[in-house]
Amino acid sequence: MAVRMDPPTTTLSIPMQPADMLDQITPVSQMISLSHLGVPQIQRSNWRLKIDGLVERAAELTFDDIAAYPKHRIVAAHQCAGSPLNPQVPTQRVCNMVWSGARLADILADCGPCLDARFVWATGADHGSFAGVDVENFQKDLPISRVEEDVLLAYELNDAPLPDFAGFPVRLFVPGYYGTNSVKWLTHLHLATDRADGPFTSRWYNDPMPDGPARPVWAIAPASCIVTSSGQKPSGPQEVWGWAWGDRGIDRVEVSTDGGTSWHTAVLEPAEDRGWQRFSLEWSPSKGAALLMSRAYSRTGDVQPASGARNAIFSVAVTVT
Ligand SMILES: Nc1nc2c(c(=O)[nH]1)N[C@H]1C(S)=C(S)[C@@H](COP(=O)(O)O)O[C@H]1N2
Ligand SMILES: [Mo]
Repeated sequence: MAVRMDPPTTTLSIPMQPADMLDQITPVSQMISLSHLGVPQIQRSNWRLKIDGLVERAAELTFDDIAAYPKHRIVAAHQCAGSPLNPQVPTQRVCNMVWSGARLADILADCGPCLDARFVWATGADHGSFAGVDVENFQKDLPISRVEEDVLLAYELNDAPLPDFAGFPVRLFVPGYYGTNSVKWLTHLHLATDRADGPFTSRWYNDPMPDGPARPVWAIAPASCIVTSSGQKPSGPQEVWGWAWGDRGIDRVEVSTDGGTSWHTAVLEPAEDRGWQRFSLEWSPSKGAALLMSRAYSRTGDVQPASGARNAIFSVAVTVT
């Protein structure tokens, strides 16, 4: 049964620029949101989740079935990978929220996944067209090896029921992966040996690699942004601060106050769960213009590049008076 779409077109909301990202936990009213095909209108009582493919026991679960599993609560950054039509453009579409729901691992365990299942395909109720391509339903996939970590079937955001636009009544949430993988209005999980072949897993959201096959847009590359904004403070000692995030956390952040000529190691606070991490640097500026930059390193040593990637370095021009 096709679900009614209202609105039936792409919706995008980016209420905050980095200078507005003052809160550790982003209020729901300030979160980023992207729905490629519009927003399907779903009633909790009618909603069902089908689980099939390479499982010993296929299932069809109601909302109450999901809610009966132990509830897990995770603080995690939530970042949009940017437009799939311009995948290398950095966007700073990011927020940090509290996600609660059932662990996908607990639910799959009850379905008896087969050993040859390598991917979980996740399908939403939304349908329509995007960039001139007809889409039966929004569909993504993820490696089944990831499920055990902390993938959720989330039904609460910041400790309240999911808002309509964010996937009511149940969405997938993959902590550490770009937002696009966290399928909203989830209705179907399918276990398979291969990746899903819909437009959002094959045509879009794959980064070409210089040598070898394209890489799916899954794990969040190390990223950071400076919250300190322009021209607010007179000269004198002050703090340059911001947020850093990436899959499996950030190891180190460096800050430059001279447009990238010299870099200083910032103080980096530990993450709560998979949330973004605050960094700060004491700075004694002289009067005049300065260009502030930050760059985050992953635990495996990857660092934000200067340009040409969605996690390229973000900079803020300030004038100290
Ligand atoms: N069903 C469905 N899920 C979806 C999308 C979508 O268009 N349809 N957009 C994805 C993208 S690109 C992002 S960034 C996040 C946004 O989630 P939010 O609107 O809750 O912030 O949802 C993801 N899940
Ligand atoms: Mo996105």
